[in-house]
Amino acid sequence: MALATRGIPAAEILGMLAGDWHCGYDPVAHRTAPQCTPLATQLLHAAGLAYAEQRRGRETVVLALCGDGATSEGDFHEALNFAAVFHAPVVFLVQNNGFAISVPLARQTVAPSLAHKGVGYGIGSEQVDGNDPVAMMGILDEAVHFAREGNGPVLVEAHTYRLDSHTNADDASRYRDSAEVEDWLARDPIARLRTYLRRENRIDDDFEAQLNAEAETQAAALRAEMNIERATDPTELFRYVFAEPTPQLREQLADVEAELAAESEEIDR
Ligand SMILES: Cc1ncc(C[n+]2csc(CCOP(=O)(O)OP(=O)(O)O)c2C)c(N)n1
Repeated sequence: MALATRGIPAAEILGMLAGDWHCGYDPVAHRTAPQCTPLATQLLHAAGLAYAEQRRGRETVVLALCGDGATSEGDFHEALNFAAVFHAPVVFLVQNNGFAISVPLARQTVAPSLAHKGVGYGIGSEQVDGNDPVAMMGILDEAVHFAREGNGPVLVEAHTYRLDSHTNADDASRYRDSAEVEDWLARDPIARLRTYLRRENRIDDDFEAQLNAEAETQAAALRAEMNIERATDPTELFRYVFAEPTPQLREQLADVEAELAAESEEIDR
């Protein structure tokens, strides 16, 4: 969802999960770093990028997201410390959904809150109801403004809940009570936003019907797009890691190119 709000097409976002491309989208064109599988490494990238942008005199503010589980990683702590010491303009958004796969927050930390971890590094830190979209917009606007004014990083802990299992390889019913899920379902942010907009007379039945029809059309187009078998280029492996590839990498690239050329000759014959 965070990637979609950057205007990145859904098929490109899902490209990595489909195994089609390393990142799926163009990080430079979208000014959005590639997704990181190792937890919390993105926070160090964010701190470094924000510091570099600051040194270049640019007004960039970096938004870096992580989960509650990621706050137990060493990289989280190093990123916070680095960003704080160098006044790097980073907004750290911690989505506290209560679980790191099957590990509940209480088994992850005894800190009074995850925002306290930011305070420990001298970072202005806030807690917010993560299921309240209006509160989220408000606090993030403020945080970006604060960081852009040169006041250093901000940490926002958003309280939310993971309604489903972590993935389809996980079965949440093995480690949590369904009553807890019911309770959080009643606080669904989409339902809350809908109630709010209805009450303010900003949306009506016609608008909702049109929105649902548009969503169905988009979903059908996305399904069709994801079923297209994409050609991949194995030499891309060498293209994006170093600005100047090492002699060893150049040699390996030449080997791969020779192998691919031999393969295509074979196919032609
Ligand atoms: C360094 C590292 N260790 C373990 C994993 C395996 N892993 C993937 S997701 C996950 C839980 C993440 O929990 P959290 O940070 O709370 O984020 P959530 O997925 O709940 O948003 C773990 C342990 C990983 N990807 N990287």
